[in-house]
Amino acid sequence: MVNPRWVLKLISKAAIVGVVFIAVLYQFVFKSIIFDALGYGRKVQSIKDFNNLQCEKIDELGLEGCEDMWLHEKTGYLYMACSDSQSRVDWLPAVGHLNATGRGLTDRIAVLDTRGPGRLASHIKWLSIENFSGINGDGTLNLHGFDIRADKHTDILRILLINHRPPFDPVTGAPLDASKVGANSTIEQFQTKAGTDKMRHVRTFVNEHIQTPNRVAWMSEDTFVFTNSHSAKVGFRQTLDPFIGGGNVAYCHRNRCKIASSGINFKFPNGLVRGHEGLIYVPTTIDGSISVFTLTADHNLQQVNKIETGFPLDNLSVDKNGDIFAAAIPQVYKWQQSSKKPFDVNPPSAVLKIKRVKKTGQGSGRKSLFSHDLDYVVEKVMEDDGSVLPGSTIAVHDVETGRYFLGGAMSPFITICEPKK
Ligand SMILES: *[C@@H]1O[C@H](CO)[C@@H](O)[C@H](O)[C@H]1NC(C)=O
Ligand SMILES: *[C@@H]1O[C@H](CO)[C@@H](O)[C@H](O)[C@H]1NC(C)=O
Ligand SMILES: *[C@@H]1O[C@H](CO)[C@@H](O)[C@H](O)[C@H]1NC(C)=O
Ligand SMILES: CC(=O)N[C@H]1CO[C@H](CO)[C@@H](O)[C@@H]1O
Repeated sequence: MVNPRWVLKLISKAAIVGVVFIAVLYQFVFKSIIFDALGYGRKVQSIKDFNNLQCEKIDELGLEGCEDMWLHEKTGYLYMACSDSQSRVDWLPAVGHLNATGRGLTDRIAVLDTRGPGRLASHIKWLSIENFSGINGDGTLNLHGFDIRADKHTDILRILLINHRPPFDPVTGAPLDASKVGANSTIEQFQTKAGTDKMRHVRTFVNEHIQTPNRVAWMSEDTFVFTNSHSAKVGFRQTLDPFIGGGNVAYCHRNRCKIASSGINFKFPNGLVRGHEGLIYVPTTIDGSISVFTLTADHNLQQVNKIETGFPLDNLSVDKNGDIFAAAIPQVYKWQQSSKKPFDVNPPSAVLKIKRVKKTGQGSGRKSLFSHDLDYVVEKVMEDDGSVLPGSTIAVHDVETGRYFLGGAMSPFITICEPKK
């Protein structure tokens, strides 16, 4: 996220250098950050304008701070990484909340049987954890993005999740100041079966390239990619990320990881996904675009397309048809207010649908920069000023029922929208 205070700090620093420099900076850097990225002055539609949809807030199940979601197409089980909204104010390393004392001790994966009969509340399960020691044996996780790979032939689900552990001195075991050294983020592999209420820990991935992990995506049974949202865990260079870029995409084969995006300049790469065709879609929060990549034989990203959406973007999801859904933040500055006061401010949200279409004949329209036979159409499927939708960081679509499930990293509730009958 761009912190408005940094903008002001940088403007005041720039003032020393001179007025001309500021004018140039304003034109090329701050203007786009203030209007496009932070969303000051952007007009937000109301959910009432989307009268094909009926949305309901679900705030009774303890589904708080559900930052990320994944739908098991076969069964309709919706997996969610939840926390409690208040703890995210102290501990959400991705946005610089680094007070480890206040970190959530109850982060869990919730499973909602979305196709079961009757009231949803009766269909919620919380996965208990087996064989995971957590921090000094407390069994805790600090959740963020995750991905699940469904086994083709069985109900086995392989979970990869980002775990923002608090840092400890490896020698003395004493807690370290996270605001100085950052979180000790790891990627954890768990295994579960659709319909059960347990998940078993398989392994922890610790690697020098796992720095500021945001979301992870399985590529195959034993390989995955993930985004590092920033250039470093903490520090001055990191505060410059929104302006000059920072962050990367890394590739891991089991415990061996490498940066897969050398030479590519990202600005807050975020909730990436693997599309059904195997391409990797990386949204960036600051400039509102989704970059599309293939993974080369030597595991480097090669860009094949870029989708401009005009909205600051969060996390992506893919539905059964292969359509991609993006949670967008029309007014980031309000999202930032909510990240300090999740129960008082509920920021606007939008959901964009990105449909893949075959490229129409050559020569029609402008020449594409990238050689690939896919093109994309972006459509806004809903937008809300914050009255019904959570400040969504994830939107998941169920093709079978037409429903949308929305969750937010800071939000004290989730929302379910369904087509009006
Ligand atoms: C850190 O979190 C603890 C527990 O929520 C709180 O008491 C303390 O005031 C917080 N410290 C800062 C610097 O915000
Ligand atoms: C859990 O760990 C224990 C001891 O470390 C081991 O004996 C047991 O087989 C493990 N259980 C599973 C389900 O992996
Ligand atoms: C980070 O976590 C790993 C896995 O538990 C541990 O081995 C390592 O010592 C931790 N490092 C810090 C700085 O906390
Ligand atoms: C799971 C995931 O990638 N979460 C990101 C979604 O968007 C929020 C808001 O930008 C980020 O903070 C998360 O890192």
